[in-house]
Amino acid sequence: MTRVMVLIPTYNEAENLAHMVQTVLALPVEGLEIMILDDSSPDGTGAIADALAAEYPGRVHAVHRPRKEGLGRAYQDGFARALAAGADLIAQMDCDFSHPPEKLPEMVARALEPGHDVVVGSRYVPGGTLDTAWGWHRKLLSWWANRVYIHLILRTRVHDATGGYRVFNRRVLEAIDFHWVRSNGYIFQAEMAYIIERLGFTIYEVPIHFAERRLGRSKMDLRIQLEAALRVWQVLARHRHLTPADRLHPARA
Ligand SMILES: Nc1nc2c(ncn2[C@@H]2O[C@H](COP(=O)(O)OP(=O)(O)O)[C@@H](O)[C@H]2O)c(=O)[nH]1
Ligand SMILES: [Mg+2]
Repeated sequence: MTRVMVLIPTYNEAENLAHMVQTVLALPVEGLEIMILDDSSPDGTGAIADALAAEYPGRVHAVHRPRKEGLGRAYQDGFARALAAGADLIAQMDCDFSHPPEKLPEMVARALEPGHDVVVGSRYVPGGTLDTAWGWHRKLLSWWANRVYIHLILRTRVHDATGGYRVFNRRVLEAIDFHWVRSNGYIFQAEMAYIIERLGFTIYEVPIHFAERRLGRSKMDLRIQLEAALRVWQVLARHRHLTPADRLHPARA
């Protein structure tokens, strides 16, 4: 049986976590487990994670990280743990319902098809949509960042390079040295996508509707956006020389 580990990073998601976990567990995906990666949220999310792990032994795992280090570090930790636990597919999704859980079965099925190394839940392929609550300026900024700016600098084929809803075959994560990945937050997703494409892996995109979070707070602001824009150039400089010959081999790793 295929084992699917769904990584859910959390920081102050006490209002969302239990509903999220129950929704994902109810999906028709065989061999699904959840790993919550909580960065010692001050709102008590960690205790909720422990209660869920106790309620669903073997299906829900709670990882407590000592301090808030950002999404990228939490995912790197989760990737290593999921590989060590023997997962065949590793999924990542936000805890705020922006990534529609009901799309996960289709993404998992696509990831198991030959020739699909990674599957991305995409806002920028036909059928993909953004929350109508986003103002036109936010939509334009996101579209421009993904479809123009990052696309032109990194020359990525993926249409949604900053999207955080993904399913990886384990061979992809085994081929990446996590020390290569230096960025955090929004650019972490773009850096991963760029490395994946440089190493010659394929990304298949499934359209999603991206909904704005209803409960809790987003951490996006102008400073984060400007910093992210500059960091795209660092990503280019760091990885432009990578080729498929640079893939790590599991035996060596
Ligand atoms: N472990 C961990 N999770 C985080 C951190 N920052 C954000 N998250 C989680 O990452 C996901 C996306 O964060 P969110 O605030 O919704 O970002 P936005 O939608 O881009 O504004 C959510 O599940 C957050 O709880 C962090 O520093 N550590
Ligand atoms: Mg969000």
